[in-house]
Formats: sequence, structure tokens, C-alpha cells
Amino acid sequence: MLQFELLQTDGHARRGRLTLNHGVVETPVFMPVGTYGTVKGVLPSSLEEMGAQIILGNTFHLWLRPGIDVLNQFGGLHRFEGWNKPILTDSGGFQVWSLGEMRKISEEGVRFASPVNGDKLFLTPETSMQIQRALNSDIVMQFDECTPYETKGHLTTEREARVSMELSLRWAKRCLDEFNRNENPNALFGIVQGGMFEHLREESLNALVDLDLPGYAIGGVSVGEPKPEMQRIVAHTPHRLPANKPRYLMGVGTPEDLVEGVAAGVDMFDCVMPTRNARNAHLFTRFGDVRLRNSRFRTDERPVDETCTCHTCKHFSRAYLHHLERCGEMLAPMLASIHNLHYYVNLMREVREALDAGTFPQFVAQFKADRARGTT
Ligand code: PRF
Ligand code: ZN
Repeated sequence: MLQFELLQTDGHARRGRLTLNHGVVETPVFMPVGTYGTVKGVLPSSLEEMGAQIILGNTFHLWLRPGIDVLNQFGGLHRFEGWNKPILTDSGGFQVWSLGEMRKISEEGVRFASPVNGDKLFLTPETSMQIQRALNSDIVMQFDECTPYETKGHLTTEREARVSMELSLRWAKRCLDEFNRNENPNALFGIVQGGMFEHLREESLNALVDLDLPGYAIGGVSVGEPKPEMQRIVAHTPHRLPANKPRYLMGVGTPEDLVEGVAAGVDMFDCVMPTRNARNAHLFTRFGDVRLRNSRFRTDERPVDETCTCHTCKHFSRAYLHHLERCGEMLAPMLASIHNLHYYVNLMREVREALDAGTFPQFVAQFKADRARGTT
């Protein structure tokens, strides 16, 4: 079940509303990453408080631990992790790919040794669909092969990118067949691949559109390519996808990347950056980035961002966060994660409000000026 309503557009930018099995998602949206069935260090109630509408989970990790039997016992991931709103799960393709030399890819699927206990495992488009069915994810991602930017010291050639893209297409068809084998209240998204080659991206996109899936993602970007290369692909692909279906840019990126993505026609984003950077005391704010370890914050009574309404900024000073960080206290990454996720979630809320008001271009100009100003 999935319904997508386009409410407003400005150039390629879109304001939409996605209705899923577990609720409604206003787009553009940022989706916090909860790989192992938890957004690291953040309570579900905090996610709700900051306005998160949908979170991610990972097929690969949850298959290894706790395993399908436990997830079936709980009737899916929602009850297990205590999150009653929509969930999107990645298929495992990207995570298996990240294992590097540990895996062997064939037409049938990917063979690899479990990083947990060394067991021999085999993940296929069919098993990925079965696992995601057990997770009961509202949005199920196709099993794909993420084409690398570089392999064994050379840039991926057009030939290599085509072979990989065509494999992902055959896997998309197998995913759809398996997904449709039983009644399913959820929605399957295809993933456009094609490396850095625009004509391959168009071939991938056209073949996926022929499958008439309820949504589409752009994969294979932010995989080590230079920023201008990523920007070229993000400018090329989204607006070529069907206007009446949601578009998801996988694993991107900085606040600037998100705003650029919206302008290019993207509706959905996820990235580990807000939570990972928080654990390294790197905070995002309206006025540029803050590194909490800097000793200039030792006596600073101001909140991290004076315009921020997050729990961290409402209750704590930079001096206190700096202190927690220096002492290695658990609360430091927790409060930093709350602030960073709030920043990302709220950035997309501001984007939606600007699109609603017809002021998106002015918003983008102000966003860039504020971010470039830097913190004092
Ligand atoms: N495929 C899948 N998941 C992903 C990616 C992909 O290409 C990326 C690329 N940035 C992130 N996550 N299945
Ligand atoms: Zn804050």
C-alpha cells in the first residue's frame, strides 16, 4: 500500500505526501538511520519529539542478529524496536557490497561469510524480500548491486558499470516476482544504478519504470566519487523519474547536499552523517558546523545553535556539552545525536514550509548565506 500526492512544485523541487501502511510522511523528508533496529543513542520518543516521520532499518544486519525467527515472533520490526511509524529497510545489497573482498557475487545472489560468526551465508533477491516481509517494512528496497566508483585501483569502466547495472535490473524483476507472490501491505522501490554514466542511468531508469514500481531510488552515488561527479548525477537523474511517484536519494549527504537534492527533484533522504558526526562531537547548525572539542567552548553558556528548538539546545550549554565530551560521558554523543538529527529533520520541515509558501528560491539563498556565515 502506498499513495503519493504531489502538493506543490517549484522547478524540479516537489512538496508531497506519502501514505504508507504505518502512517503519513510529508516530503521532502530526512529519514534517520537505525541499522540494527535502533537509531544509535536516541530513544524512539526523542525521534517523535523532533518530528522524525520514518526511520531506516537494515535487512542484512537484522538478518544476522536477532534473526528472522525473533522478528517473526514480534510480528515485525515496529513492535520489536518500539517505533510505530513507517519504516524503510535497505535490501542488504549495499551492506554486503561494503564487505569488500569478503563476498562473491553471482547471477543467483551474494555469497559471503558472516562477519558475526563466520557462517557461510547466501543472500539473494528472493531471500532479501522474505526478510523484509518478516520485518514488515513499509518501504522495501530491491536487492541491488551498488556499482563502485573505483575497483582495484582503476575507475569503473563503462563496460563494468553496464554489467553491474544489468544485474541489478534482473534482480529487480526477481524482487518484484517474490514481493507479489503473497499479499503484501507494503511498497517495493526500485534502485537506479549505472555508475557515473548518464546513458546507463537512463537505461536503468527506463527499465525500472517499465516494472511500474510504487517508488524509485537513486543508488550508487556517494560511493567515493569527487563531489562534482555526485552533483552531476544528482542533477541528471531525479527529474527523469515518474513525477507521480516518490524519489529517494540513498545515503546522501551534507545539509547542502540535501537542499541541492530537493532542488533536483528528490523527495527522500537518509544518511548516517548526523548520527556518526555527533559521535565525533561534530555538530551541524544553521550557521555552519561546530566542533565541540574546541576549548573555546569551555565557558560558553550559549546553546549549540541559538535558533534551534531541540531538547539539547533547550536545556544545555556549549560549555556543558564540551565538558561531557572531554570526560567521555555517554550523554555527550546522545545529546549531540539529538541535536544533529533535529537539525536534519527540521531542515526538511523548513524546506516543506518554503515550498508551501512558494518561497523555495529565497529559502535556498538564505540557507547558503547562513551556513557560510559560520558560528561565533
Ligand atoms: N544501494 C542500496 N543501498 C544504498 C546504496 C545503494 O546504491 C547507497 C549508495 N549511496 C547507499 N545505500 N541498496
Ligand atoms: Zn539543537
